[in-house]
Amino acid sequence: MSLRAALRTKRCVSGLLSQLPSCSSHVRPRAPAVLVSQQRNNSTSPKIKVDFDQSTGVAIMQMQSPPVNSLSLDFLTELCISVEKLEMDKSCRGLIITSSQPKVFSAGLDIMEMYGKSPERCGEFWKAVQEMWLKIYGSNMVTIAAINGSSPAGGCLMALTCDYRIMADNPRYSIGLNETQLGIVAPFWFKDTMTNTVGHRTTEMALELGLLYSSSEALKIGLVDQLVPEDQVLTTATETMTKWLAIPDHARQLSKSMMRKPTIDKLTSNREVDINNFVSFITKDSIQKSLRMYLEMLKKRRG
Ligand code: CO8
Repeated sequence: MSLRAALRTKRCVSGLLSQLPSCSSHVRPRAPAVLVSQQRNNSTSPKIKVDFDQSTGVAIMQMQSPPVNSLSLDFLTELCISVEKLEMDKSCRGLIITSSQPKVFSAGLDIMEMYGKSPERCGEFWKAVQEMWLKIYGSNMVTIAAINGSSPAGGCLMALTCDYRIMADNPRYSIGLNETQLGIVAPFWFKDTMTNTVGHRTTEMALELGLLYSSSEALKIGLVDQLVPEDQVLTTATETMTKWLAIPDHARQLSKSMMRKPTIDKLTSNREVDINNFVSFITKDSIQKSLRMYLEMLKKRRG
């Protein structure tokens, strides 16, 4: 079964689960037995590696898609399946997301998914981006981003969807929503996620100028919560997770839902419109030209 077909199957499971009490009712849906037995094993897939420690209830998800963990449709599909499996396992209470690639957490959306593609394919891709955000931002688990490298645009969004962000203290690493530098515009739910984290004025300037912040600047504006030496990012994430997990799940989950639900509802009630907006924007000749120039710039910078 292809990954995308697999995700469609999982979406059916989600559809069934959505008829059960939601997280706000304190009850976490139980996974069907077959899924539970699958998730008892640590899973390794080409782009995402999950190590789930039953004794602590914490899963570490490593993004391992060279060279820069760019978020392609296949990558997002794998990631969503992995998160959903963990979400459905009652014994998994915490998720740490990190990168196995040197120097890069994630380069954001795979630009090749937005360049020269059919409207249908762009729509499918955007739906997967939405899915990733909905799954992590609305997760019942404690989610911590262990940012061990640069994290522009969609990579920053992924980190922002987590409950807490720990970044490597390295001035060469940057993070931010730099979309305008590519000639594209961050959609409202990227903007909302950043506003919820760093406030309106900082987000306004960051988005208009497409700012990428060094790790220390990111700490200063609250885009990340903590800086630690590079070799301590994962251990600090694990220690922080223990503190978060000491809070009773139901109280923490309800508080999280209270803070995030209005933002989540805004997208869930506008998903189709948002997909259509993305497709008509990204397939414009002028936007395609901007993306081509940006890709050329990336190649030149390397050369
Ligand atoms: N997508 C596809 N390929 C990429 C991407 C990407 N996002 N980023 C880098 N690559 C490619 C490079 O072109 C290069 O390819 P090649 O080996 O063929 O030359 C390879 O990955 C390695 O890249 P670098 O040599 O640049 O690697 P470094 O380790 O030096 O730097 C960085 C890593 C810092 C991540 C750097 O690659 C970088 O800055 N990349 C661009 C990041 C970026 O601007 N991403 C924005 C993507 S758009 C997005 O996420 C949100 C869009 C919202 C859309 C809204 C529309 C309505």
